[in-house]
Amino acid sequence: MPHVRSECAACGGQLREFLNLGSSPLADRFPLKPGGEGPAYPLAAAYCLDCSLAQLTCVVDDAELFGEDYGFRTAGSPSLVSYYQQWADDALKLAGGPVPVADIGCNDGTLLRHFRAAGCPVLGVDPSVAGLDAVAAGIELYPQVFTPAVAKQIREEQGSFRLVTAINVAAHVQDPADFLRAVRILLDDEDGLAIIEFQDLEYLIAGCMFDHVYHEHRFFYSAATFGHVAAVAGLSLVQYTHTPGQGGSIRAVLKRSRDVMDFMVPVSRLASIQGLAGLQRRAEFSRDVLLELLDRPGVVAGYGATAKSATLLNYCNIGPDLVPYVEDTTPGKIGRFTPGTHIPIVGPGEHRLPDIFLLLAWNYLGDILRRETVFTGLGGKFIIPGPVPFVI
Ligand code: JHZ
Ligand code: ZN
Repeated sequence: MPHVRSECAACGGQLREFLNLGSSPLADRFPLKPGGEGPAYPLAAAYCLDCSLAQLTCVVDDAELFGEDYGFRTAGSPSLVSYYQQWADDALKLAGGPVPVADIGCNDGTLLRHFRAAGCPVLGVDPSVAGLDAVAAGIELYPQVFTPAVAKQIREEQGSFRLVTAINVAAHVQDPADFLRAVRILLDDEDGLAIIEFQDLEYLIAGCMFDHVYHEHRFFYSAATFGHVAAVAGLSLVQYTHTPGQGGSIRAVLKRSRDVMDFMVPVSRLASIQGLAGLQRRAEFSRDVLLELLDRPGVVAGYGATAKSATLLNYCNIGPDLVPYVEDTTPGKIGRFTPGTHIPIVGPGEHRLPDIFLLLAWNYLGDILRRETVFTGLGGKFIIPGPVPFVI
């Protein structure tokens, strides 16, 4: 059963709620039959008045979140496979060539396959069923939640690593400082680099990307709050860059710290209690505009049964009456239903083209427009959900 956080997970400080989206079922569980997704749980986020860390207040256990029905596979998105290729190339430039890599939250091993192809010895850690796809690809896997105890075990059995990577994992952990302590344990004492990418809270606020809020995302970091947790865990943030991942992410490069932090993180411009205060109203406004846009003649289909779409569709109460089907490229999602809203998920091209697509994978807008020229050439339109829904 989920538990409700009454104090900050990082410092024990007082929490103030800034966003309440009602309740929603788990976002990455796509039932075979409507109703098979399990219960809906409260979905609300709060901000720590002491250390500023933004976090979910209803915490679902790892075993339930990442259980047998966990539906996300990195390789399911063509755009993500190429993003990870570039990511691996960039990481190896920083590391100075092929080095041993451990990827935390490796999912189906997409990133590690790129590293392996570049000549790196690789190892994955992932507690979800998606890790079995990595094993099938011949990748050595620790199928556990990554904790300091697991990191010690890996270091004893495998030695230290020159490169530790984690993409979109820091948001999913139980305890951010413990997660980064575990990363520190794996890192080579002298030359070890950790490269960790996470969605940037400042972009979430600016772009009103409230659909990033779902139960897997227990923490929402800015560069400042992430740098702070890293310092607590004995890591220095030596560099960070903004990336387009998930609509705006931060790619942080960390090393084991000596005594002082090598790098001062600027204070967030938007990720403050004042910045967050308007999000609730903006989400409500966005929902109302989206529902007005959907109230039109013609067939509207969903594009991408993303995890994010569970929040958007449930919060806006959009079901098969408004959106009769959603297309998705992930084989394991096809033939299933969206959680809570029970819209059938179909493979690309399985249905006649709709008049308009509701772009649920809006973070790949550029790629999708470049690919869907047949649809747009025939006059097909897209509804883009944010920051205020619009049609192109
Ligand atoms: P994408 C995932 O969220 C899951 P999601 C996870 N919970 C997480 O934290 C974030 O990533 C960071 C489909 N798609 O990458 C394939 C198309 O159908 O935005 C996938 O089902 N056609 C771990 O799910 C889904 O979108 C396309 O052209 O919100 C992936 O969506 C493309 C590009 C994607 O992540
Ligand atoms: Zn705190």
